Amino acid sequence: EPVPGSDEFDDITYHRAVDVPAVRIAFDRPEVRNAFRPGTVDELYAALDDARKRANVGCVLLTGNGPSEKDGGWAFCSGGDQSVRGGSGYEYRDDDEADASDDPLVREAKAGRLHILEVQRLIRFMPKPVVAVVPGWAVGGGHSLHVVCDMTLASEEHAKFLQTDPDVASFDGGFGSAYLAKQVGQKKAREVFFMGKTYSAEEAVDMGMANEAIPHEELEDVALEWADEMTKKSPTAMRMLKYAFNMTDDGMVGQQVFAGEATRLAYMTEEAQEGRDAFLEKREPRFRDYPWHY
Ligand code: 1HA
Repeated sequence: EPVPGSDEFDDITYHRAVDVPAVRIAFDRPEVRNAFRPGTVDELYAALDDARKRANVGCVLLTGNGPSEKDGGWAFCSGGDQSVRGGSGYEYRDDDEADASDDPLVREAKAGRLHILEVQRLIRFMPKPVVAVVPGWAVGGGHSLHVVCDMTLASEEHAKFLQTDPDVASFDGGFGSAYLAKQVGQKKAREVFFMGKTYSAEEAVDMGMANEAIPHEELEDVALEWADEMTKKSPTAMRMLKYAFNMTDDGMVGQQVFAGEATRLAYMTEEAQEGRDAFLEKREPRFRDYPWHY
């Protein structure tokens, strides 16, 4: 079912599954292999943030609609839309009207954006699994998006993984490369970026950057089954696990995110409530009533 308000979106679609507490967010520009322009990124961020905040959503499936009406091609995402790439990033608009506008926000819209990186961080830090469901091309910044997702399911027939960054003088020196190297090893990650070879779903699975190759016809059903399975598990355990997996690579930010969840758990204890109550009742806390566990 479309999530209420999602009809406002032009470049993505946003649905809630009927029987599973999961959402499906999809790039919806199949005629350009689901390339993202700044407006696409804004919508994607808004949908992901909405999914992050919903207590009754336990899993996000991120995918690309298709096939293209032009040539029948499938895509997850082909990265930044090169037709709106300007001098400092991807531009909302680049026209004389914007230049002449009295509104600084309209003039500002010309400034280049690289805010897909904010989407990457949102995926990385949201307390629920995000699964990349790859029905076709995952290229450039689209490849990096699948890399940052918690898991990747790929169409056996149509998924193709390709890093073109250095072909178009771009480079994701963050999650897209460093985290890829954690997944597939340093030598292979350098091959992906330096050679620009195209890999099939099966090769992506063998390399360790995708979880399963699935017959195209079954891809969405299997993705829903995975979402169903994951959302039957303990939300607290899943959150702690995602942040635990992240923590060793995320430095103090990883510690901060994990520790936030530890604080939430601690707040649930009587001991913590005694601390609050003592303050509110203007008395010494009776912490001696609580054991020093080992
Ligand atoms: O690296 C970053 C960033 C790094 C740090 C911070 C921010 C970042 C933000 C973004 C990025 C990047 O994403 S850089 C990498 C940008 N993407 C690419 O270089 C991929 C360009 N596309 C391709 O290499 C190929 O089109 C393809 C392998 C995805 C598909 O090839 P195929 O199946 O042969 O189709 P093709 O005919 O090439 O494409 C179909 C249509 O889609 C074409 O338009 P048409 O001729 O029909 O009018 C094609 O121009 C369009 N298209 C495909 N990809 C893009 C695109 N149009 C704009 N931008 C695209 N990315």
